[in-house]
Amino acid sequence: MNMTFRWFGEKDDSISLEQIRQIPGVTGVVGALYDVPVGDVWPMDKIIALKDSVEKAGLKLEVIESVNVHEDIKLGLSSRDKYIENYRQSIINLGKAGVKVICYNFMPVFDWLRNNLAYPLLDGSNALCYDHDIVKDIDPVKLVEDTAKSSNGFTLPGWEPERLSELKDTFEKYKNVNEDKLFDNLEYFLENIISACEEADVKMAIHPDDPPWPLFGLPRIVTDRKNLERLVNLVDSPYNGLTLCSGSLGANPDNNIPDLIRNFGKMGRIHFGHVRNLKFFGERKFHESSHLSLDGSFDMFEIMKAYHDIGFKGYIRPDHGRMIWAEKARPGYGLYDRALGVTYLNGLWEAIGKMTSGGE
Ligand SMILES: [Mn+2]
Repeated sequence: MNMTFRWFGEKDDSISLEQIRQIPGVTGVVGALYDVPVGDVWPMDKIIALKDSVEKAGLKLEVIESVNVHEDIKLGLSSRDKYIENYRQSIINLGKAGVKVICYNFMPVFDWLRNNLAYPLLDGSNALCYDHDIVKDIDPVKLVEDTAKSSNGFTLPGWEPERLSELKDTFEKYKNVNEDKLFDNLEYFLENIISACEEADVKMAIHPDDPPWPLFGLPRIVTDRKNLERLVNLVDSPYNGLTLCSGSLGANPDNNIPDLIRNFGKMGRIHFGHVRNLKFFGERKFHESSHLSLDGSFDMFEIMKAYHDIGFKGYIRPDHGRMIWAEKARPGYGLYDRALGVTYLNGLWEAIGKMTSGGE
C-alpha cells in the first residue's frame, strides 16, 4: 500500500508540498493539471514541471486525479473521436513521466454532488453534507451557483466553470442517453484507449458516482457491485480498473465496501483506494465525518483489513476531511483532518499487519 495525498498545485491549493511531506507515511501526491481545458492533450512540458516540483519536495507523482473525460465522449457524439485521440496522447505523455494510475469518472454533467459544503457538526467542525429531500427539489443551475459561492474561493474539482457554463444545453443532449447507452459510450471510450494504456503502462481507475444514484434525470452507472462487474467486463484487461471510493459507494448502504474490495481486489482491478467515512442521518441523507470508525457509519478497521487481506499494492489516499482548527481551505480538502486521516489509516494498517502475520 502506498499512502498518497491529493494536491491541487502551487496556484490552487492552500497546502504546500512541504506540509504534505511532513505527514508521516505519505510517499506521493495525487495531482493534476488544472489549467488544461477538458478534452485537450496534457502537454509534456506541464506534466514534467508538475512532476519536478513534486519530486523536489521528496514526493512521487504516480497517480493523476483526474484526467476529465469530455462530455462529447460520455454523450457518444460523433465529435468524440478527436477527444479520445487527445486522451490517448495524454495517457502516453503521463506514462512517459512515470505516472502509473489515472483516476477518472464517467458521470454525466456533474461530478460529486452535495447540498451543503459546510454542514456544522457537534464538535464545532464542519463537513460536506447530502440530503436527498433537499437535492431532489433543487434546480441544478441554482445548485451550481450555490456550490461555487460556498467553495471558499477555490475552484472545486469536477465543478470547473467551463464544464458547467452550458448546463441547460448539456441537459438537453442527455435526454437520449439512458444507462445502457452510457455503458455503450464508456465501452467505446475504453476500447479505444486501452492500447495506449498498455503501451504507456498506465492503469485506468474509474471513480464511482457520488452519490451512487441517478440525479436530475441523468443516468449514473458506476454505482453498485452489479454495475462494477459489468464495467470491468467491458474490456477485460487489468488496465481497465477501479478507484474504490468507500464514501461514494458506501452512500448506498447496500454496498458492502469490504466485500467489494475483496471481490475486485482479487481480480487485480483496484488500482486506487479512496478511504473515508460518513455518517447517515436518514435514507439518502449523510454528512461526511472524520475517518474514525466511531465518528461515522463505516467500520474502517474492516475496510483496511480487506485491503490488507488482498495484499493491496496500489495507492490509497484519505478522502475528504472535515474543516477543523479554523483552517481556510477548499471544502473537503483541508490539511489537518486529512492528515489525521492518514495517521489513523496508517495506524490501522500497522496493527492489522502485526496481528495477522506477526511481521509488517
Ligand atoms: Mn472519492
